[in-house]
Amino acid sequence: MTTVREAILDLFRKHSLTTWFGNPGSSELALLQDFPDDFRYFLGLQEMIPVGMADAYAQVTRRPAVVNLHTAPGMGNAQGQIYNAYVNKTPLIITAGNQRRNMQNQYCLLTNHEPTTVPKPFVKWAAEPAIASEAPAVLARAIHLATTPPMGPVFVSLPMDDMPIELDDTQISDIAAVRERTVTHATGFPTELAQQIAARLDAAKSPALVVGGDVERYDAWDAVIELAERCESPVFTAPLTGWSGFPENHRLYHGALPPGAGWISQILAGHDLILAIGTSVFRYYPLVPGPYLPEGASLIHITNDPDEAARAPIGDAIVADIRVAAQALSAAVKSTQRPAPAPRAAIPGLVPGQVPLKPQDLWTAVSHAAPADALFVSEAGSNEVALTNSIRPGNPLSHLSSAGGGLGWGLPASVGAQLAAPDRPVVTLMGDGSMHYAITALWSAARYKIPLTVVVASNAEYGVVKEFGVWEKTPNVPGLDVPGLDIVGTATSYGVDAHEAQTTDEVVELVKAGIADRQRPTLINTRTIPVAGGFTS
Ligand SMILES: Cc1ncc(C[n+]2csc(CCOP(=O)(O)OP(=O)(O)O)c2C)c(N)n1
Ligand SMILES: [Mg+2]
Repeated sequence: MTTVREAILDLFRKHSLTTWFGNPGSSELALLQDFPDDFRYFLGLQEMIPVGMADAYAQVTRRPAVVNLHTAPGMGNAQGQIYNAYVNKTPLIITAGNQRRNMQNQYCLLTNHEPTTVPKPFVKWAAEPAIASEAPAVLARAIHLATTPPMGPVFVSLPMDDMPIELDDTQISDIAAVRERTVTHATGFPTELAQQIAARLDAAKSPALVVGGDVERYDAWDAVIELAERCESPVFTAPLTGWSGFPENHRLYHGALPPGAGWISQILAGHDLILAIGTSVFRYYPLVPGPYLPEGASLIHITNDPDEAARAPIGDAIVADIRVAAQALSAAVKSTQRPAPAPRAAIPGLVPGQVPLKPQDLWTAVSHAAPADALFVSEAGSNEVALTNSIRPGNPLSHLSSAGGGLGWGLPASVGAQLAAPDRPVVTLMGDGSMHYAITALWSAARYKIPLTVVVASNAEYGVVKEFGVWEKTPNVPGLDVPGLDIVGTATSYGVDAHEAQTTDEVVELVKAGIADRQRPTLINTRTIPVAGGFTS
């Protein structure tokens, strides 16, 4: 005798999806009852937390992750984080319970009468099985859709009375067939196309590469390094794409491009061919007037996302597998005689200082304390430029941020990242405002003994929003100061080993000690100076 619930668990087991993140209510009990010993469940105290944990867990393991949420209001709470997962292109299988089918018509408590509408438009697909016995097949379809490029979250609503229903023999054998199916995304890159692009790269006086998070998500890291080295071209990270896509300590690396068209065309001035790979073109933020590209430059865009290809305002796009494309191009380009590009400015020196610290001094201190295999997760508002100047990891999957930019992602994501990479130190780089959107992730970190190290830059304001206010000429906006947050007290109350650092030396010492402690999470709060004014670039 097999129930729908058992068939669902078997399906997840078959796909090695036995680590679940969730927040339960009565509509989820029927699925979660007698939770199997070979499964793990990580609780978040509000729905944003499990989605954020699962997002980074999936990105760091490069595998899909499962999230089980509460019906309608829980889905509503989760929506900001589902948006992040969607922009991050993270393959999440999100499920939620729903009221019994025979009570939904009365809108009884727990009813989500439009379950597939709620997570839209931020999922690739949403469904509720038309009949209980279809639940495993619907979930199988969801798993395959989530993991086919471009990847992304999917949602399946599971009415609670479906779970105990017993399947007949035909249904059981149909489900077994679905469970065993595989879907393979096979890709190639036409030699002729590789030769055409290589000829343009060879002929360019000064090509530049712009890489994005998909280079790391789709395992194209080595291929892109080889391509950059063969072209001897500088490499920039596209704005707001999540991972940096290139070793940040590589001699060809030139940092992240700022999210404005005019800024980008200025920085890329002098380059006649731009090859953008594993990114959209580009995720601009404020309107920064200027051409999209420097004068005389053209752009070739390689993406696995047809919509990214279609919506770009410039360039000729090729929809292809990122890794296979990069490999084909490096095989096709000639070895170049171009001189090496000028190196990027050096990491700022470590200057002794005391609070309030300049952001640059704080992040340089953190970079001195963290070992080479650290995995940084950042959500730090106005600090982002300073921290990427000071912290330059060289390994793949080492600097993760949210492409979506919906705050409340950083803390849960760093919990998920540390779970996914238990042997690496995860160091979370947070703004004091950002950390409060999903502050209860600290409880999950303490509860599950996740040994991450959180560094908070406390300027008592939404600094980056003030910077935008200057740029947009919108003075006197209320609600941009956040004084009186007791970050050490709050973290301590959740069970985190929390400290206040007063000097750069203390930052170094406390970050080292936090990383060395593999038993529990550590938080280091530091007062930093408020932002001075507008953007410089
Ligand atoms: C869910 C959500 N709400 C609001 C915002 C708008 N927002 C962007 S950055 C920011 C402030 C970040 O402040 P903090 O983390 O303290 O960093 P700071 O800029 O002060 O260094 C806000 C409120 C957002 N991005 N996401
Ligand atoms: Mg702040």
